[in-house]
Amino acid sequence: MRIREARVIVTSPGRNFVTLKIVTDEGVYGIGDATLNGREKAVASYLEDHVCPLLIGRDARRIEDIWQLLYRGAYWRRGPVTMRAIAAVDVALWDIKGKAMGAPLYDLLGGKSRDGVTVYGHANGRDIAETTDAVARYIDLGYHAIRAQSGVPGLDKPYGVSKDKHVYEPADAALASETIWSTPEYLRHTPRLFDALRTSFGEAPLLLHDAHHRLTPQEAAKLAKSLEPYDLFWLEDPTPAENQESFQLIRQHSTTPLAVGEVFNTLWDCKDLIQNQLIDYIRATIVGAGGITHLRRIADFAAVWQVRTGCHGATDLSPVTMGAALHFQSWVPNFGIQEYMPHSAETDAVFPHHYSFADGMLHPGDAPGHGVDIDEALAATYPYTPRQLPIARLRDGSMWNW
Ligand code: EZ4
Ligand code: CO
Repeated sequence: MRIREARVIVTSPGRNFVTLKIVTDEGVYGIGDATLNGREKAVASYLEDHVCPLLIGRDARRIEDIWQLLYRGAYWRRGPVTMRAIAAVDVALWDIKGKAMGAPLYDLLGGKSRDGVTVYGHANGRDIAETTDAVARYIDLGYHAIRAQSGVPGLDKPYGVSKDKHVYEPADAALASETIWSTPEYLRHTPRLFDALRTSFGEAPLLLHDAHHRLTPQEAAKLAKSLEPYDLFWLEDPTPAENQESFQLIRQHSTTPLAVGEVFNTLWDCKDLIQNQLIDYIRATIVGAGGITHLRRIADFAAVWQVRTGCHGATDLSPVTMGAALHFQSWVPNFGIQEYMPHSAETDAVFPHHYSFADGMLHPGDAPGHGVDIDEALAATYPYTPRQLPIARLRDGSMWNW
C-alpha cells in the first residue's frame, strides 16, 4: 500500500486548523492534525515544502520507519513545528492502518483498558460568583471533573476567562492583543475561589486549575501550599518548566498534584520532571508530541514513576487530535484524565466524528482508524484567518508569560 498523495488543508471554521490528508494507491486515506495555534502557516509550509514530497511512493504500513525518517532525517530535531508535522503524518498513517485492517485505533494499540475517558470541562467567570455558576452548570451537564478559572479584581483579561461561556478561544486578534498581569493579586485571589467552590459543591467534584506558566518557583510553591485545603485534582503549569530542577522547590512545600507539558514536544522535554517525580500528570498530547508513536513512548516512560496522562485538549487541537487522543486514552494503562473544550458547531461540521459525550466521559466510537473525517468542500468555504495568542505584560510594561 503506497502513498499516492499527501496534501495540506488549511481551514478556519470558527478558528484555524491545519490538516494533513494522506491518500494511498488502494484508495484508503487517513487524516492527521498539524495545528499550531497562532503559527499555523509555519507547519503548513513544513509539511507542504519539506515532508509531503518525501512521502510519495512510500509504504503507508511502515509507520515506525516513516516516523524515524522524519525525526532523524531532518537532522534538526524536536520543536513545536517539526513535531506537529511528524504528528500529522503519524496520525494519518495510524488512521490508514486502522481503516485497512477494519480496526479502531484502540484495538491496534492493545485494546481498551476502560469503559470511557473521563474528561474535565472549563468553568470560568469574571469573578468568583460567575465561576461558581459556571461550575454548577458543568455539574448539571454531568461532568465529574471541572477546571475553574476566575477573573482577578483589578486585572483586565486574565488567562482562562472567556466572553463566550462555553467555547474558550484565546487566539482573538490578527496581531497579539495585550493583557496585564499581576502575581500578588492572583496569589491572594485563587485560594478564595477554591474556598468558595468547596463551600458550594462539597468534596466530590474533581477540581483543577491552570496557572498558565505565570509564577516563579517560590510563588508556585506558595500557591500549591495555599490550595492544599481544597484538594485539587491538579495544579497545571505553575511555572514555564524550562528549568525543570526548580520543581523541587514546589515539591518541598506542597502535596498538591502537578500537571505540566502542554507545550512539550518530546520525551526529552519531560524526562527529568518524570524521573525525578516532580510532576503527577504529563500534559503532552498527540498533535504536540509527535503523534501516537511518540506519545506512547512518553506514556510508557511515565508509567515507571506512576505519572499519569492528562492530554491537552483545548479547542486549538482539532477534532482529529481529539479523536486520536480518545483512542489513545481508552488504551493507555496509566490514564489520568482528558481535557475537553467542545468545538463550535462550525468546526464539528467540517470534521465529522464518531466520538460522543455521556456522563462525564468521552467515548471514541468504534469506527476503524480514529473515526474523524474532514469535509473538504465545506472546509474550502472557510479561508485562513490570521489569529495570534495574546501576550501578557506587568503593570510597568515588562513582558511576562501569557
Ligand atoms: O492556553 O491551548 O490547559 N489549557 C490551556 C489552553 C492553552 C491553549 C493555547 O493555544 O492552557 O487553553
Ligand atoms: Co494549560
